[in-house]
Amino acid sequence: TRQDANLDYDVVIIGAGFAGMYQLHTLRSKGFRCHVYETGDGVGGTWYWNRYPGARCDVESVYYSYSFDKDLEQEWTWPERYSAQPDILKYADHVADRFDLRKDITFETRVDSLEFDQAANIWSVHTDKDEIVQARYVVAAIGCLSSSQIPQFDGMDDFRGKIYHTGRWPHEDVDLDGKRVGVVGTGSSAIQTITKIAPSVGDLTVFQRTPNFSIPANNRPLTEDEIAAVKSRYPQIRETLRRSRAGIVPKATGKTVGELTPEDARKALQMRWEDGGLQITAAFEDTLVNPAANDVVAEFVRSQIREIVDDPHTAELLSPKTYPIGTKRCCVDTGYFESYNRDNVHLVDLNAGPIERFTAQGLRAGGKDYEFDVIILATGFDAMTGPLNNIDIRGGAGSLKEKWEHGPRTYLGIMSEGFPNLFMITGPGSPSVLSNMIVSIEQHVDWVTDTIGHLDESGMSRIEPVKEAEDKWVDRVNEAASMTLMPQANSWYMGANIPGKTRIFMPFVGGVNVYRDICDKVVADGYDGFALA
Ligand code: NA7
Repeated sequence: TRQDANLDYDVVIIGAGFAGMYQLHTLRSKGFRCHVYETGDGVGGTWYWNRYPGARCDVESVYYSYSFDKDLEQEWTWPERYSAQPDILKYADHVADRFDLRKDITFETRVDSLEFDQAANIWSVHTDKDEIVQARYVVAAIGCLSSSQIPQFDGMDDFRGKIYHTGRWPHEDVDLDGKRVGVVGTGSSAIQTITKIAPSVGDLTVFQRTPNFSIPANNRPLTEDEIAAVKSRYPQIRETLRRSRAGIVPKATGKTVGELTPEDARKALQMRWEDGGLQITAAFEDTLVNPAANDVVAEFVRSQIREIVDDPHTAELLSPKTYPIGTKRCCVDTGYFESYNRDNVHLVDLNAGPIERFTAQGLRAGGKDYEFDVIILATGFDAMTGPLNNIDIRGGAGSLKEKWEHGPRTYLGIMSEGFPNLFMITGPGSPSVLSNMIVSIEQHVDWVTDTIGHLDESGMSRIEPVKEAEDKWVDRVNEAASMTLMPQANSWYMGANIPGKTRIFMPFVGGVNVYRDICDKVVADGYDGFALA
């Protein structure tokens, strides 16, 4: 490894979530001098911040875990099929200890801006502690869902109770027992929160703008036999994940809806509904491309909602009808729809009248006043581009935020032209959020580590995408999306949840397997589409 003694570091990594931790580990193992800056006071990223009640991963834990170290894989035992946030955070802490990562992480420090010296090929990294360090490379491992979206309702300051955003949940215990609680939103975070707190709060009012499809998790403790079976086959399982579309072991029929009788199609869905989790949209090959096939799946889920929810009017309100299933991220729950059969849980349809303002006692929606002790904003994130745009990134000619004003432009979701030596882990244009994040993270991190290693070995010090290659990739990401139903929903994939954000489908829908092959081929072809110097 070439080291420039005048510089503080070879590589600065931003973020100590699952991406940043693994990036630090791999680069350090190869002898690079690295340092991580992390806003929180601990590792874990998403699992550090999202401490709201009921927070849980909806990818199975034996898949949602690192594969890079065989001993780690064998010694760690997941308690549940879908582990809860505290267990995932424990795992992140364990990894940080086991690989002695903390010594190279500065906590409670946010990177405010990055500035590239085009002549020297050096990034200056400015932190909110007024520190400036210089490095040859920067890796933004800042997550796709880390910039909370807090809608600005009139009168928010007037409210005398407490307001919490799920993605910025306080670290101290929040006592909601017996309280009057309002929840704004019905996405994944809301669905988990509502289900968890409904039995213990006094009164719970849910403000819904768009209902979501949610599938039971069928969560349960893993048995010793199950754990042993997974551990004995981990190498094969990991290879299956890497070669799969979404980084999970697929349970697909391999058929289109039309190839099955209606009865067999229904059975296939029933089986996946009972087995639990996100598999239901992968049951048929054409769910996400053929509206008629999609409606078979959507109508199946709606029929389940009608069966679970006692009050027919509430069941109708909870049944998504305005977008195809799977085009907004499906949710995974443990008794969500059942919550509405409780006397203390109320659903307010914001389509009948939006939230007008917050008041001293609560909020006013559709001309009606509601009183609360606590209002929970489960209103989501400025996804994918938000975290990058929160940093003032200057490549020399201009800022990344300016360049991305009309939507993100990247090559492979890894780099952006005009910003040499700046890598993004699971950036816009990569499959990331459409996959098991850890599978995508490991692939991206390995690619970045190999690339920096290659540059050093070749005596080079700079890499940047070629504009034509980037333009072609942006087109390819758009074309791939346009061949599916995905752009039809007002989803955070489309940037549609943020007022004023450009509407463009951000992740690459082609699949992690296809994407991995593309990245490998780019390297095999001598970093095709990149300019190296
Ligand atoms: P989501 O999925 O973006 O959900 C946010 C929810 O908040 C959604 O129901 C929104 O309704 C609602 N929302 C947002 N702004 C408002 C306003 N101003 N008024 C009323 N309702 C509002 O975020 P989550 O945190 O639940 O999940 C994010 C991802 O994390 C999830 O997809 C998984 O991948 C894990 P809308 O649908 O926009 O009408």
